[in-house]
Amino acid sequence: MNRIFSGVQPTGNLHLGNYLGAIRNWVRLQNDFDCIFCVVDLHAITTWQDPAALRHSTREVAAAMIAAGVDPNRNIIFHQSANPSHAELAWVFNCVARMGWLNRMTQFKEKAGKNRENASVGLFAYPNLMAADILAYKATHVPVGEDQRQHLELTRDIAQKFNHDFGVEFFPIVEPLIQGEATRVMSLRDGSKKMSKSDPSDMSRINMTDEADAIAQKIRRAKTDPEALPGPGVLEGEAKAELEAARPEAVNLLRLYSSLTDKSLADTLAEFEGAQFSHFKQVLTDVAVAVLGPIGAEMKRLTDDPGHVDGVLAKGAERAREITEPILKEVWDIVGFLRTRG
Ligand code: AQP
Repeated sequence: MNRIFSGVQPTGNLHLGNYLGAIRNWVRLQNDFDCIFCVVDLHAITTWQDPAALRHSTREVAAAMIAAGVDPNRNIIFHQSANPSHAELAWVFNCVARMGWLNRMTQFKEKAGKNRENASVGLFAYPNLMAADILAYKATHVPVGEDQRQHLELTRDIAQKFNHDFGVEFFPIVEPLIQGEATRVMSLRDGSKKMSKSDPSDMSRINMTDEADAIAQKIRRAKTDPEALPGPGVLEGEAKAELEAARPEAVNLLRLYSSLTDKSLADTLAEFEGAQFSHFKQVLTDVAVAVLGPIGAEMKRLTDDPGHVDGVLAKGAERAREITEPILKEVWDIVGFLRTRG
């Protein structure tokens, strides 16, 4: 069976973008793939994390996966730092990847911003660790949002260079799985920015643990425009690109509704053609509350019982190590390290 690896950083405030762009897809993929889902705490510390908050978020991300319907018995759910193979293979990849490749990564430029000289080395080398996450399991597919596409290309380049340098056919060339209408959920305050855990404005995102009142308030206050909603005709020809450029916030809310209800954008536009935002926002609120309400409640129940979540993570880590240790041993042989550690 084909194998999937995917991860979420425990950097706080899991939001609707993480749910629709990642976690919900995982629930669907677990039927067709051998799945490994990881709380990527090593990635999280590439930017400063308060240690207590990191511990809390690690459990919360695991709880979100379970609450959303990822079955920890059928799949592996664990946290990255519990399997040393990730960091070990990442070091090998630090020596395979080229500076020029990493210099081209747009996410580093965005995250480091003007303060590039002061960014951590870990933030720069982040894509090498991501390649190790995937290839330590010889995963064949990675479900990624549009924003991670470039990093996945780098994973393919690293696998190819490793295979070529050592004259082996060892690492697979992984394929992206990009799904659904809401692969990129945008901020509720600015349709040009993606919804993000680290956005300082809580009004910019709907958190997975938000209660109904908070969801309603955030959608009510979401930026829109005074015009009525367009019909499905806007999806034809160049009109779609024009609409996205002129009314990005409106398009974002329409896409959110489509994704939450599993309808196509065309069907959503047909349903709301000519409607005012006040009406549409009310319907969107009802749908968002119906989807997120039960998940948020279950997340809270699970995080109130950290012993249970830690038990799931410990069991997952053991199964993760069982897969990666033999693969890492082969890597050591290929690279030329002595096998004296057993
Ligand atoms: N806005 C989004 N729309 C769709 N998918 C999204 N993802 C994140 N934001 C959106 C997807 O969620 C998964 C986990 O992401 P991550 O936690 O590894 O980090 P990120 O992509 O950097 O997410 P954030 O929320 O923006 O976190 P911070 O603020 O900490 O950087 C990925 O599959 C991602 O595509």
